[in-house]
Amino acid sequence: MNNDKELRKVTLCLLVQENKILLAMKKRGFGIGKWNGVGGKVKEGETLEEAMLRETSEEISVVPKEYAKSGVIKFLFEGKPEFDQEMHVFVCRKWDGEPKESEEMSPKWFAFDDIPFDSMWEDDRIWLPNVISGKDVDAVFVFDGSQKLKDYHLN
Ligand code: 6U4
Repeated sequence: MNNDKELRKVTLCLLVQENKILLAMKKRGFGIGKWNGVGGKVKEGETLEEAMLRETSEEISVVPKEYAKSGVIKFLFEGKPEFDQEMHVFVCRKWDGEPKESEEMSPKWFAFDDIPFDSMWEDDRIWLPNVISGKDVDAVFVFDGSQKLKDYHLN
């Protein structure tokens, strides 16, 4: 598992309230048709936090107010190095605004015991339960050419 190369940075923001998590259906581009947290690529000159705030506001019209970094996950795609990315995960417990649909994402609340893992990236069922229970994640996931999970390592 080549774990050393400099990867494109992306963010993921998970809104959590009581026993519910906000996921959003990706309507276009990478990960289309999957429920996911909210996020995207970090732009040049932006900090991780600035990117997370911008993406959350662009994609679901919410401004995070109280949030914490919950770790980092590397995704490697065999035969598709242009997809490789390093995802910085934030959990947000207070925000301004009501989650609203955009051209990119359609948000929905899910109870912790009703998370739609079958319609999510395969890695999510491995790390997401830990993160919503307050633990940090530090992991590497390797996908094959058809975006099936092939290997992983939790640090
Ligand atoms: P564009 O379409 O260029 O505006 P942008 O919103 O900047 O896109 P995009 O859609 O490429 O970025 O971001 C990918 C999002 O998907 C990031 O939030 C990270 C997330 N992601 C990628 N692989 C994932 C995986 N295996 N599991 C997961 N989230 C993943 O839970």
